[in-house]
Amino acid sequence: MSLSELGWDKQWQSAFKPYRAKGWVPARLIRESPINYGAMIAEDEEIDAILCGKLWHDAACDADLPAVGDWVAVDLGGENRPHVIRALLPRRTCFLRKMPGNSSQAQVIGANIDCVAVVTDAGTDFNLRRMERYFMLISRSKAKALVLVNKSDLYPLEQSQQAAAEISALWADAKVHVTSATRGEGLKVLKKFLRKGETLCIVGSSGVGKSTLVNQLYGDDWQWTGEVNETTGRGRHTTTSRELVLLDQGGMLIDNPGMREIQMWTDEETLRGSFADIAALATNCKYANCNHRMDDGCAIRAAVEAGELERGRYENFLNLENEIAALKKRAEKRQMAVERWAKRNSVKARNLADRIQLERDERGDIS
Ligand SMILES: Nc1nc2c(ncn2[C@@H]2O[C@H](COP(=O)(O)OP(=O)(O)OP(=O)(O)O)[C@@H](O)[C@H]2O)c(=O)[nH]1
Ligand SMILES: [Mg+2]
Ligand SMILES: [Zn+2]
Repeated sequence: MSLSELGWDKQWQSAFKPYRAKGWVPARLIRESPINYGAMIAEDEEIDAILCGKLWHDAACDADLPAVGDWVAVDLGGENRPHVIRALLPRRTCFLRKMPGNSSQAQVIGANIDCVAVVTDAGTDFNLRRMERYFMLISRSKAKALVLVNKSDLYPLEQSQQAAAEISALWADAKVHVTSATRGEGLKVLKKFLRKGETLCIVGSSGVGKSTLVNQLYGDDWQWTGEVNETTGRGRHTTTSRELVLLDQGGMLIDNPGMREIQMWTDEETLRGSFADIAALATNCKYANCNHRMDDGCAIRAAVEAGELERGRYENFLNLENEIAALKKRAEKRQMAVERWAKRNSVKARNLADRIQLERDERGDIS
């Protein structure tokens, strides 16, 4: 693989010049987590990278921070030194949406994307008012617009076609197509939006078939969809974080979580709720502050060793707990950065700090 397959071209190359001189390398971000980023560099290599403090401090809001799809300059680390993101290249396009709730903060859904595909259906998800809002966001992003009226196998063809016609009537710039992701029907149109180096960002409500579409285009199952998820036992798998995938036939896709899921994994209460058996065992641990890992007299570990609690479930619980702790740390770090920044620019910063607190309250997590 070469960088050009990731969308790298002459224009990016010239924007990158000053960073090349510093010995940094270009990378495209394919994943975000609370603590770091996944990035692709040349030669098909995937790395984990952290953000340098300066980018943290200089960002006035979340949307200024690197996001999936961004091109960045990475200072490659070594044995005991992490790879560090030193600079963010100016975005050509950026699909933003407002954070849920009353917050006025923007959230990056995909950077440097060529096209946004909104997935919907002709039944329960069909909503022209919501589609208008999507169109507003897409037109601001500078990316092209595509709408897929999916699950056509579930409805009479005329119903899907009628829905497509009504959506088309809203905005002439949008290309609208009828598809069935499970049957692989109508997906050929996507080829036009997935030429080498091009990125398609897939959005839409939860359950409309975004991941199923990605899986169809990816070939084999890249991500769980639909069926029961064995680890969490939840009824259906939902995409929990944004991710950019490269297709063998060229082009890239960004799969997104549906609206409902964005909040789920940040919430400690939900974790305890869905692992009620483990939470109950924890009350029998010897120490109240037991970390359920190496501590003496841990009732949870004892249950695993006695074969009463499935190891996979236990490990998943610990992983999720880690994620939440990392997120909390990140929020604290951000708070610190904001406070430092506040000394320089008190009014703006106060607004920002308020907004961050508001978002936290909305998510019901942390602090
Ligand atoms: N009948 C039918 N079912 C579909 C189609 N596309 C997806 N589904 C089903 O709809 C359910 C949800 O699909 P997903 O692909 O996980 O939906 P998603 O949009 O990724 O959902 P989130 O990740 O929660 O945002 C699964 O059971 C799929 O099998 C389709 O074209 N026809
Ligand atoms: Mg999904
Ligand atoms: Zn314990």
